[in-house]
Amino acid sequence: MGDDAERGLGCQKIMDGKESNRNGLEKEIPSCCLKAMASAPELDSNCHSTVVSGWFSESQTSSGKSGGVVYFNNPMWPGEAHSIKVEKILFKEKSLYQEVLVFESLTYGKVLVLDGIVQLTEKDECAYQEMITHLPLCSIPSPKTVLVVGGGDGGVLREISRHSSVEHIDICEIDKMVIDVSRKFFPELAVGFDDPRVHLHVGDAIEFLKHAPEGRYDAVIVDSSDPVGPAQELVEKPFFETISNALRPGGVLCNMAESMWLHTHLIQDMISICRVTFKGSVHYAWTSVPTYPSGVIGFLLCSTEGPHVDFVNPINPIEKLEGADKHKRKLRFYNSEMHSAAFALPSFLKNELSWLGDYSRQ
Ligand code: JA2
Repeated sequence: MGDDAERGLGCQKIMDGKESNRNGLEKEIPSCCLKAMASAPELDSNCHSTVVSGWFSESQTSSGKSGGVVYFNNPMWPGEAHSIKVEKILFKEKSLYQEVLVFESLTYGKVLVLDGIVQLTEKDECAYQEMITHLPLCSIPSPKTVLVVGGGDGGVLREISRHSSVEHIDICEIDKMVIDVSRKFFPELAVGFDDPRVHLHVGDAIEFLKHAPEGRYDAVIVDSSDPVGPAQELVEKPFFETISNALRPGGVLCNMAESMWLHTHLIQDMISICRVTFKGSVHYAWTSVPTYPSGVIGFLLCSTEGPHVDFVNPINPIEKLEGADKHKRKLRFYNSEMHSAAFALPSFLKNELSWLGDYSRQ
């Protein structure tokens, strides 16, 4: 996928009409652009309740009153739906927990969808996986033990493995089908599972954390689905308390924390719970992921009482870690400038969080 992803970015420039050579002539058009320009024909294999006329629309499908399927009714983002052109559906099956769908898209590569919600695309997964991993791991010196909650695609594991200081990685993913599907369709992410430091636990993270020794981890990364349905408990106080107990003093949590455009109440709730639970720093950061609702996603970074953690100015910068930039594949999104910039908040969000007092407690 490496070349494809890079071609994808170049492809966008050409399609936007911004890429031309010195003669003003367009460069040779990559095949992915030609496919896009030719407005691909409908395929028989485009048959799924979220795919209408060859377009997948992010939604949670459910049966309407008349028995038909209702689209665009996701309670997390009412009144909007982002659509992605489908080339071919590659996999659709119900696991014990959710419906798992993989399709080849016209412009984002392969896409993984769980219960109608986009979890990753080959083109933009780098932004999410690199930021959710290196924001916490570059904020502490020499991380050694890390727990990943969820993240069954393996992308966060791939990113953790850039840190040679890490000795032990536990991952607790509830749905084995997500892991199997990633191994089959997303080898560039599932490669994360091949690192011998990785210990896979298929099961409920809340149960797993209850049995984790106190102070076991330097960092916990919660790479969960949206908090509707089974992931609801992952934004509630008892879950944050068990994480806090499992972290060493001055250990860090990075939690997927939704969009500032759509979920300010949820972000406020998570920050206020975490300010009580984590006695060190609590910060909100965000980044751009075009295929997530509203095109951005946030992260909540928290540290436990102990050695001070300055999240904004990374103490363990990736540029100083030998081989990190090129381990398995080059970093595509994250660098220390992106790290610090991720904590700058627009004024509307600062205002909406201001009732929490100094939410960005240092
Ligand atoms: N992607 C995942 C995951 C857990 C398992 C497999 C893939 C994510 N968590 C992030 C989802 C963000 C959704 C934003 N609407």
